Amino acid sequence: MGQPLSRRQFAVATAATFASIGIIKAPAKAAEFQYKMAHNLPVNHPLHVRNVQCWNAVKKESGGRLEVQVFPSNILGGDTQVLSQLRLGGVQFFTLSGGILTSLVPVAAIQGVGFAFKNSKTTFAAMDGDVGKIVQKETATKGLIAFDKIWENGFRQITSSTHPITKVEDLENFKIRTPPGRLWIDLFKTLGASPTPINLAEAYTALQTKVVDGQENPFAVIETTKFYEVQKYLSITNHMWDGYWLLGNADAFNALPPDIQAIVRRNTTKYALMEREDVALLNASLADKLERRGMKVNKADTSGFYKRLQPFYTKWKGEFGDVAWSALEKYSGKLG
Ligand code: X2X
Repeated sequence: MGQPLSRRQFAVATAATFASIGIIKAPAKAAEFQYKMAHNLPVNHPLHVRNVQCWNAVKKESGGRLEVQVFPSNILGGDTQVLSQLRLGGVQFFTLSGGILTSLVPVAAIQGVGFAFKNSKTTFAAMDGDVGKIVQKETATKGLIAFDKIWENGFRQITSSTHPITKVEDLENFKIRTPPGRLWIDLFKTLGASPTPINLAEAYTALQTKVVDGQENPFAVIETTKFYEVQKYLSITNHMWDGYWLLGNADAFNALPPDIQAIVRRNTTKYALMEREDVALLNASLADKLERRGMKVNKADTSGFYKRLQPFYTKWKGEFGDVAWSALEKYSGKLG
């Protein structure tokens, strides 16, 4: 080794080296609009993958004028916290389950009514149709935009560290984590369980430390969050469907020129549809993989769940009102 280089000599030497191999470029021009997008899922979930692609496309098509940085895994805070940041404008885009958005937009929880949807086709017909429209309209009155084409989370299944759920009696006093949403809590109370609302950001630790014995989520979330490391049983219940509205802060969105707004609308629709396909494939194929990871998978008999939910349907019909409830029943058939 020779004499150490002074800082200036080092800088000159380094610049010369990089210049000679063509690495030094003109510094990138900062985007005119620099926004943040947050969500709660790990980076290997399709919702993250498709958002990154979506916002890259937006950047490209806007000629670099709008740059949106995607923050996964609750990096910016748990869901309830990020919802406040979104309203204040510190975060401009956020995907959030209607079941949690309900704290601000009560009718948004309607997507999660127990056993309402038979399959993905009727679910998306409802959410892209009259049910979704009602939620979007209500969301717009709160300074937020719920963009077209809700993103897929999926039908939810119950996991447990103590015992498999084979029938409704197995839920008696079962300590289960649910997302923070009133309908979730009421659904599981009605089924006899003992639910605790916890943001996804704290759910793994709550399961690991046995604050709760179980949780419920679609296969793709159980896999990507690694809940299988701290849960033994996976019981297929399909007790409710869940999806994520891509929300935007209305002031931030309206500050964009109309051509960029159109680019955002077009791409968020396009990539949401791709994400739906990705998650459908994953949810359909993960039971085997989770078994190989050591989980015991069983199919629950949910006929007793439905019977027990009768007062739940009466109550939530009242909560959502006749207009929203008949919109739902148009797709679900008569409930309760
Ligand atoms: O928090 C959850 O359980 C999750 C990931 O499903 C939602 O975002 C509602």
